[in-house]
This record gives sequence, structure tokens and C-alpha cells, in this order.
Amino acid sequence: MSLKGVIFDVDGTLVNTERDGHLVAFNLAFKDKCLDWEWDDKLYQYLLQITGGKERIKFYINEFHKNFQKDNLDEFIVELHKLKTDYFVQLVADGKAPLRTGVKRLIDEIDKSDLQMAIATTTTMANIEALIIHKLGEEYLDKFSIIAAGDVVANKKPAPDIYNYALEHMKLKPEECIAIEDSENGLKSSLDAKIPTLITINDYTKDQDFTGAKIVLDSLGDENSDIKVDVNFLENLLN
Ligand code: XBP
Ligand code: MG
Repeated sequence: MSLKGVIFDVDGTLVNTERDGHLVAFNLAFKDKCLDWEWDDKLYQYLLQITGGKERIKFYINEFHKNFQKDNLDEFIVELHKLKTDYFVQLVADGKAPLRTGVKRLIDEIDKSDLQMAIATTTTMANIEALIIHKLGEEYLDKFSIIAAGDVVANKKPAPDIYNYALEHMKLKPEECIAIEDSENGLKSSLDAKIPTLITINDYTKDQDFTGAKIVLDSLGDENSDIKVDVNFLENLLN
């Protein structure tokens, strides 16, 4: 089967956004709302089992603040999450959270090839736009066949919905694509959509279970790395 498309996850894959962006933004939003909640690195790693910022806040309240009272909790969470998104976008605009090794190189190489490129992520569209504009350049927004994000599907990762949605728009079969992910939840999502998957781990995900992945790497690599993931490398993974 020949490779026709590459589908990227965003958080933890393109950028270490969880540590450098989302965690910081959640805490800033909590402070703004005068909540005495402060998530540290260890707690955040635990909370990452739940994908989606709104879903993560709800899970945190249910686990750690059972008696937290609000007339309309869901509305409160939506408002708090909007604030968190504003902080995230600002952090990215301020230059926080650099691209991971090899990401721009591979995106540029795919762009010059016949392959389609897409994004399948749990995160909010505003976050992706900020990341692409500030880390790659506004012109990169049009290089993706589809940016599938956040609430466009009913079920977030680890459900396969967001990958199926991306495949539908790309008009490609799962076996013609490779997904690039960083987490067990992401891998479950891509594998349930039947897409062969390459994993690049990060500090939050390095001990997770990646059974079923085509390959697990530290990063996409660069000229000085033992493995440099390029289009050829991805094509060979399918064969
Ligand atoms: C990413 C996430 C997201 C971010 C926050 O998972 O779980 O929830 O943490 O994004 P994946 P929002 O990389 O597997 O897509 O706050 O915008 O929801
Ligand atoms: Mg991820």
C-alpha cells in the first residue's frame, strides 16, 4: 500500500503544549476566577487521562472538589475554559512552547510531496490556529487538507471519531495514511480508526502503553539524530 496522507496530532506531538501551554493557561484561568485550584505537573499528568479541556475540568471537580457548587456547572466550565483558551493563545503569541524537533522539517517535506497533510486533535481550533500562525506562519493554515479539531465530533480521543472525520475529508482509506501521535489516548483513537501510527513520546507520555504502534521514537529527529523521520521513512513504515 502506498502512502497518500499524513495526519498529525497537535498537543504533545507538534509542540509540548500540555506542559508549556495548557497547564499554565488552566492555572491562570483558575486564578482569574478566584478559584484556589492549582494544578502541578504530577496532578496534570494524572488529569491527562481525560482528553479535552472542558472534560478535564469536569473530571477534576468530580474527583477532587465533590462539594463544589454552581447553579449551572456546565456553563461555568464553558466560561472558565474560554478564559483558559484566551490565555493559551496569548502564551503561544508570546513565543512560549516551541515546535518539537523535526516537525517543521517534516511538514515542509510533506508539503513539497504529493502527500496530503491533515490534523486530528482534541484541542480547540483557536489554539491550533495560534500555534500554526505563530510557530509556522499563516500560509501554513492552507497546507492542511483538513484541520479536524475539538468539538466537531461527538466523542473525543480515545474514540476514533476525529480520525474518521479527517479521513472522510481527505477521501483516503486508513491504510493509505500514517498518524503521528504522542499519547496512549491518541494511539487508541488512530488505531481504532485503523490508521498505522508513529509515536513520538514526551515526558508526560513516555511510560504509556504503545502496543500496536508501528514505531515509538523520542522525536521526529533532525540531521544529528539516529533516526530522521522523512517521507521515505514514512513510506517504508507502511510496507
Ligand atoms: C489534547 C488534549 C487537549 C488539551 C487541551 O489531546 O487533551 O484537551 O489538553 O485542549 P490530544 P482544550 O493531543 O490527544 O488531541 O482545552 O482546547 O480542549
Ligand atoms: Mg497529543
